[in-house]
Amino acid sequence: MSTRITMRAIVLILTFATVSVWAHDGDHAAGIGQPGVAKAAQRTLTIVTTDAMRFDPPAFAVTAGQTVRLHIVNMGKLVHEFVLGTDADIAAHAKMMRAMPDMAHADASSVRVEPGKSADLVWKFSVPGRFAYACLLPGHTEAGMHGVVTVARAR
Ligand SMILES: [Cu+2]
Repeated sequence: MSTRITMRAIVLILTFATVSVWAHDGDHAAGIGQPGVAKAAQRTLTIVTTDAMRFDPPAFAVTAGQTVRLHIVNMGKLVHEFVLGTDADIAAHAKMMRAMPDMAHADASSVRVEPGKSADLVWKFSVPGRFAYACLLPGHTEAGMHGVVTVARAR
């Protein structure tokens, strides 16, 4: 009997793990472009994260079709992250993060940066519009850790 209960618990855990991996591996930023290749990057943009819960710069602009190397430098003593997406992507992702704060990021549209370190996210912006970036660690977005990326139509 206890074996049966244990088996049921294992099945439940596996089901939950599979669902959360599936949910989080989805490309959160599919509506704004796709992961880029570093050697194809036409420009590098440095974005600093601070413990004042800000991104510097708080906004940047690119042109559709550009592959950009986003060089994220964490000047703080806390871990921060850079998550790129549409406002809807970010909101959905934030909700997930509140439910599972320790969840590791596995998608190409976000990067987590340890204190004093830097990390790159290479992205090919292909859709014109106004999009967002944020740090979704609990409390960070709410404290102001979000920014705006404007993607101009290519001429
Ligand atoms: Cu943060």
